[in-house]
Amino acid sequence: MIQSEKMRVYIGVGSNLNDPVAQVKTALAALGALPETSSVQHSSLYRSAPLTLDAAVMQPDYINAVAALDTRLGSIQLLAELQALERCQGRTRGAQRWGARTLDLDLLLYADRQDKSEELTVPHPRLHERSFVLYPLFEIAPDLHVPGQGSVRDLAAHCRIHDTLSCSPLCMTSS
Ligand code: A4P
Ligand code: MG
Repeated sequence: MIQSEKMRVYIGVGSNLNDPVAQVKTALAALGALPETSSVQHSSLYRSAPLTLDAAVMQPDYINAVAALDTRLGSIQLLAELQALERCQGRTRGAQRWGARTLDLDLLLYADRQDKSEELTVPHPRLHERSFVLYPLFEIAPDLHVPGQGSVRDLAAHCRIHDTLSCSPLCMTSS
């Protein structure tokens, strides 16, 4: 559904396979070219240790970033566009949850909406506890309010220590 008014949305971008820096830069450009959408800003690129469900399974480090967009796409339509971009960049879904991937695009926030369905939960359910999301989000929107959670500033200051230690900025990119 195309809406008459543009909504501000935030997208989490992550990659840890097949040249992750290039994957993230390609994805940031592609996000700005989505239909009915304009790019507002994106963060620097951040390197972080992989958060996995099975510590025995080794994975490469991740490169993460966050993009702010203004879009007339509805949330479900936007999610479908994000999944199409993932496929374009070689994303495959194996049996392992949180397995290594060429590209993961998470819809972190859709305006100030709170929605929960099988297909889509916004705000993203794990946004508030992850430094690899909160640090880049803090860089571009420190005073943003995350519905049901609080300000990005507070969440970034209090996110889990394990995560905090592993996440550092890699390089600045123009936004
Ligand atoms: N889905 C529901 N809500 C959303 C949303 N807000 N945004 C559904 C995107 N998708 C959403 O996602 C599984 C399903 O979630 C989709 O079918 C969609 O309808 P997926 O991309 O197929 O699988 P996933 O990403 O492996 O699953 P999950 O549980 O969403 O993982 P996360 O939370 O995305 O975490 N470590 C570091 N350092 N950096 C990372 O970026 N990322 C992950 C994945 C794990 N460890 C990481 C990182
Ligand atoms: Mg995901």
